[in-house]
Amino acid sequence: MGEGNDIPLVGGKSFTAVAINCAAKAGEWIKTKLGNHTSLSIKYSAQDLVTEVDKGAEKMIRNLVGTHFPHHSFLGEEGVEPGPEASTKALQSVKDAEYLWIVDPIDGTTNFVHGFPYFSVSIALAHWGEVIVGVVYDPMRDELFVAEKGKGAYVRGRRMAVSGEQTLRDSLLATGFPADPNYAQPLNMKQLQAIAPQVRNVRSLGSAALHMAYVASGRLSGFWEIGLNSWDLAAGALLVKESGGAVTDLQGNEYHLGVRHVAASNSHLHGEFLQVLQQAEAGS
Ligand code: 2AM
Ligand code: CA
Repeated sequence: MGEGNDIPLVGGKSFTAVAINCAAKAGEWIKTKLGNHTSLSIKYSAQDLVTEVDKGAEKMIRNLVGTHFPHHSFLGEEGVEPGPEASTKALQSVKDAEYLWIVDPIDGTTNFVHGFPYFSVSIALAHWGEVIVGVVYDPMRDELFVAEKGKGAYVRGRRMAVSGEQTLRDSLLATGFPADPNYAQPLNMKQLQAIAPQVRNVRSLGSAALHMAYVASGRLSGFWEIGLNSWDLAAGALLVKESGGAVTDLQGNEYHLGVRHVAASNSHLHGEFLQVLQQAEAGS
């Protein structure tokens, strides 16, 4: 992490230790609030939800990070105006910071609101725009996924590795169904229609960060989604890369913080995966 193998220490805590601590604390609190949230608001669209628990968890994480690293920059979903333009602008304004924390306090808010037990806390730290720490925490299963750049990725303290399927035919994929009815939704349907007959099956659990963690841990062979934000993907992208997988945009360009349309896989079937997605797009 950082230059050489030095673990940067501020106030006695490494970046990764702080990220883990934040995710665990926020996750435990979020879990106690499942079924108990009191305020539900609509953000950008009827599908874009926020509760007081999202806001409270983000505040908790922001305060904890700020205590240890007061000079670091912070980008959290709930601190940004809703919608893709505001997200892109917010990222643009901080992406070149020396240290930037990128946080989604609840990835899978719709699930949280409905009591469907798949959601996560996603925390990444980028150094000059490159993710160096990624933590995704699933409080319902008490599963903590952690990656450090160049040092591998771990779940429950065990090293993770992507799955071994070599072809789409043998793969289990996941996608996220987008909310945007004009562009993303119809394209996602075309892609699904093209992919579904070629794979073992497709899942959609409702948390992009958890889908990425599942690709990293070999539970899914691949995942794609259109129209995500930096906070949905930053931590998960490092998990997948450090587990030996591939993360690109749908054209095959390497993942960077600005990627909104993502394909992640065990890397073996990435070429075939992108080809089917691109063919679906060309035909739409
Ligand atoms: P969220 O729960 O943090 O909003 C599910 O398909 C994924 O898409 C989740 O990671 C979810 O993150 C994200 N998502 C949900 N609604 C969205 C919206 N309106 N725009 C962009 N991303 C959204
Ligand atoms: Ca969220």
